[in-house]
Amino acid sequence: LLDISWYTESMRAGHPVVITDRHKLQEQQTNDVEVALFSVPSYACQRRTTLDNHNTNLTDALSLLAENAELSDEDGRGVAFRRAAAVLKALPAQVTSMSQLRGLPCLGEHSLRVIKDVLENGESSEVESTKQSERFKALKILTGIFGVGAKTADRWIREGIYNLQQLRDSGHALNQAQKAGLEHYNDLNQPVTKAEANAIGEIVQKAVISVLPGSQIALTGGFRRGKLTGHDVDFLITHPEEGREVGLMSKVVSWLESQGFLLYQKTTRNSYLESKDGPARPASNMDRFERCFSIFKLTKGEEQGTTQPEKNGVLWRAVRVDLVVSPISQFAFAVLGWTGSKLFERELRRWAGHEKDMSLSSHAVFDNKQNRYLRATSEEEIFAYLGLEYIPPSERNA
Ligand code: DCT
Ligand code: MG
Repeated sequence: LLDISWYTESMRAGHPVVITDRHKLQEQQTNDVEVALFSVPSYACQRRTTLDNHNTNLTDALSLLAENAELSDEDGRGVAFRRAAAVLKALPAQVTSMSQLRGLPCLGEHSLRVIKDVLENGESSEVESTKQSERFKALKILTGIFGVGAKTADRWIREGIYNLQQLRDSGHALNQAQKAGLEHYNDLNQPVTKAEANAIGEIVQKAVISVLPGSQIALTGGFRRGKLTGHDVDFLITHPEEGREVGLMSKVVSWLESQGFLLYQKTTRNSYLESKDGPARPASNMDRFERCFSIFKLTKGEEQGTTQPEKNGVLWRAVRVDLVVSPISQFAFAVLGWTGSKLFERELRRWAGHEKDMSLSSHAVFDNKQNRYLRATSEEEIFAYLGLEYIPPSERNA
């Protein structure tokens, strides 16, 4: 993990060296200029990444380029930028010079060029020109509509549609999700707070208990990792008796609808029961759980425990909420898979496949060497199967 040649060179030159072993920082104090050499393992799931990011200037730049790549159907480049950003998020201190990056994994030529630009000029010219490009701005605006992905946005841009007004004027037929997305555009592009997530959690809790006593819910996604805001609220629902969760989603959705909590919902039925190829091998990274993509109508003031509307008279806001139902036998895998971050999940699956010859999904882990599924009732057990140190949710913010 250590670039020894650089270390000895620095020592010879009389520079103090700060070395991080996996998680601890060893310091050698001298009066000379301080140069730090960081060392981190290469998979994000081997690292502890808190929300305390010392390199936001660099990670914001790389994340924007990642986003631009993802919106431009360049997933490989997107992942490369995400991996580079994640390495910098895990560093215990701010990077101030390129020499501190020696020996770090996942920093490709392109990412290093961007980092150098930011360190030397305070900003990256590529990031700035991307931000100002009409195409990127249009992609952001159009994919900001719930139900609109990169492909649809790209098609519209090629037709000359760059903003919401042009979309409305175009006369394009929108599907139900997109109609709802356009209608609630401003609300859905405003971050959801932890207080709002908690208020929605109470409503969902009431719904599941009402339709099936004993059911349990778990808050997953970014809020479980300790984030203070998110783009949506993610919940997992289960019941301690295997099989009792069958049919639960439609009852929960009906209850929520009858109470007027849903502005939009679309439920996709689960496919794990009918699959013949086994639960750890879904057709894609998408899992097979029964899932409800919804837009909640949250009364303002509800998150503060009162029903007082805000001063401007707005009585409610729209919030994206995802509900997922899992049988209890798969619950630990579902919680792990739905807690994120997206990169942490991706890296867990890559680690399992490349380093352990196992297939990990949100349903199970399959050991290819033993040719069998491994059962787990906790996230800790799953990390142990994978030969990884347990990383709690608050340190999965890669
Ligand atoms: N997830 C994943 N791979 C994806 C999409 C999602 O592994 N392609 C998992 C990880 C996070 C979880 O699902 C919820 O997804 P999001 O809500 O998109 O992520 P988030 O971390 O909760 O982000 P935000 O705070 O913005 O909602
Ligand atoms: Mg989320």
